[in-house]
Amino acid sequence: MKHYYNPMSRAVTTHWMLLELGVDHEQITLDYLKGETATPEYRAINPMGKVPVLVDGEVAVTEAAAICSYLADKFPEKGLAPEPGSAARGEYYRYLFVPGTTLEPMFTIRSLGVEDYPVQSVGFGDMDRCLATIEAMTPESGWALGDRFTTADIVFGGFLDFAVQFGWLEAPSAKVSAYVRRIKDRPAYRESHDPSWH
Ligand SMILES: N[C@@H](CCC(=O)N[C@@H](CS)C(=O)NCC(=O)O)C(=O)O
Repeated sequence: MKHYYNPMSRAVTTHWMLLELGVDHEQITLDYLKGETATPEYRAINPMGKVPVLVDGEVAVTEAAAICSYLADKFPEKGLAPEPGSAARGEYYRYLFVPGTTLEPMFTIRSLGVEDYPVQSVGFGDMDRCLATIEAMTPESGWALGDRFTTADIVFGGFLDFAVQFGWLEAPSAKVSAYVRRIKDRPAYRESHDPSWH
């Protein structure tokens, strides 16, 4: 498997996932600031010209959450995803989809200073509802799905870590801060993230 990566990008999340799984991969670092993701060859792999991308044989998987989900299912023996069709799997999907489809767009438009928009039409609603969702989905103890650490924690917990790091989440609650702390204590997190994040 080839993992197209940059250490200062969302690809740290997929790198973390690969390390949690302990699977061999070829790491290909691309410097997007130098145009290395803008080449015709790379755009043929990912028309978005972004990292991360995972190429596994014939398939190119883009989008950090999709890559993590794909890897969790490819290595079921590692136990990082609940059984397909189980109730836990339904909950798991929420954790995989909410960050990218709902929370990140809300934080992005807030950081761009956009205030006037049709709250009930846009998928992310408003900041109060997003913050209430974060609070409700953050576990009091342990991990998103209970005692067992899963890919839900890499995608959702990893997103909360970014949100705190970049100041999107200005006043994280004690519960969110403690969860992010648990995330950051994982050896694979520490190996995949710049030491200044620890
Ligand atoms: N929705 C994508 C976003 C990926 C993304 O925005 N990557 C940035 C770095 S964090 C990038 O590759 N930027 C280079 C560019 O846009 O040219 C994902 O979750 O994987």
